[in-house]
Amino acid sequence: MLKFVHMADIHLGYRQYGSEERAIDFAQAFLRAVNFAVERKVDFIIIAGDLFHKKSEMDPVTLTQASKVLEKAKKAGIPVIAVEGNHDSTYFRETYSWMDYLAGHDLVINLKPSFEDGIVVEEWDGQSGAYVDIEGVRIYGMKYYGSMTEKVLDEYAAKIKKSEFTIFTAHVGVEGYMNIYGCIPASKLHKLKSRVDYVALGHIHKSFVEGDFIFNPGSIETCEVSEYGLKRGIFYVEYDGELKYELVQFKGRDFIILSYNLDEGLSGLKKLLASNRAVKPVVHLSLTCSRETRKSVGEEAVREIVKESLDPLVVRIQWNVATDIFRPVLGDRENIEKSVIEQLLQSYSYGNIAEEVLRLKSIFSSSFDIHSVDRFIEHVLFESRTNEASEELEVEVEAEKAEKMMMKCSASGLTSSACAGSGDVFELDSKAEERTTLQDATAFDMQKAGRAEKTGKAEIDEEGDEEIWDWRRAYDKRSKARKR
Ligand SMILES: [Mn+2]
Repeated sequence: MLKFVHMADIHLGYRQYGSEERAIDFAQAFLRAVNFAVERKVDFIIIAGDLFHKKSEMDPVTLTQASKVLEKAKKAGIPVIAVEGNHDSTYFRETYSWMDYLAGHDLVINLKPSFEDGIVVEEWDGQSGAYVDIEGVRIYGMKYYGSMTEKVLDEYAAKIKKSEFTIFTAHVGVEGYMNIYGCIPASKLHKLKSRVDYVALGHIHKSFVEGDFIFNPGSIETCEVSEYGLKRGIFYVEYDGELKYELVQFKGRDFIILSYNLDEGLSGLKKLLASNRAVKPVVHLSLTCSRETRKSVGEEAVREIVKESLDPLVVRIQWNVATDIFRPVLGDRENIEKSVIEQLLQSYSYGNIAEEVLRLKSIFSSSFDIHSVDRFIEHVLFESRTNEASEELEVEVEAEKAEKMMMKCSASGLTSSACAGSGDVFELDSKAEERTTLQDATAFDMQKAGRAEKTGKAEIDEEGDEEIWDWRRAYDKRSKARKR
């Protein structure tokens, strides 16, 4: 019987909200997913893109997280088949990607077609190729091609041949599930039905299945607050003449998302917060109030209350301050502006950051003139790199910059030496780890004890048994390096 696991959108290295802990959460989720595959003794694992969060930039901690987890699969004799997502790849520009780097270290099989007077779909030769045969199963892979997706897919489809069991994996969205860039009509994929048994997708951060044929598992940790609560996980698939599948969902970081009318007083807010229970959650609090209330209640006071009630990892507060008689007019203006900003930001695949921009505007426009607010926001979005509110966008902008730099480097032959350099860092890392094992074990035990004492729940004990020391160590190290 054929068994495999299909996952996507891992986003390793995402320091969400500027939090190192969140980056650890993403690695932890990846470890959990691969451990599951190892326990089930699957024949192979598919990663349908966005293993990493940043395109070209890489740091040693993130690379270690990827390598360590992939090594677990390798040790268990489970091949990992991957394609590059929009966060991993450099579109059409064929530079050496971090997925290629992992393939070069025998940790993944990175499938993508090549192009010479049209598309070339060749077998994986240990270094490159578009398909691979594993125990009678043929797996074709296609990386993210953005606006070129439909064109590339049409050409690719013509080269696909039916095997005993055939999988087509790609980092592409299907229209109608989420309003993001890089989606195509489902009909384009349904056309593959006569030659393909399983379409393994990634890109859209929520799970869906179309006709027991097209499968998308969604992200394995919460990349954006809007994803929290969506059905997401990894697919565990069995085939024995008949296809059986299951979406396996893991509990990731808790998010608490609340709205409150602050005109009703701080004690009511306290009550509302106390009615929620979670372990070190990310808290998103949306507060509505009059201008008078906003003036009399400082954000610090609200933060204090949240901290006391929930012991949160991150607190994000959104203020919706009533603007009295101008409201209907501003409401229209807001909607128009929002759609303009959304369209603008869509090209970064972060359309919904428009909410954040408008929130900023509403906060500042109460005390500054509207044009200076516009200029400020423009500056924050497209020039400044330090503002927390533009963090998600910043990642994209930085990635674009880094990509351009990579292009320059590869043109002057610098890329390979830069990559070799990173490899050395990793080597050093693994040696350092051997030396600090004892220390780490102690730190881990202490941490475990601390957690158990705090909550005393079976649910938490389960989490305590996971090997998280690896990421803690990496985290501690990075903190030191950053202080300098
Ligand atoms: Mn993604």
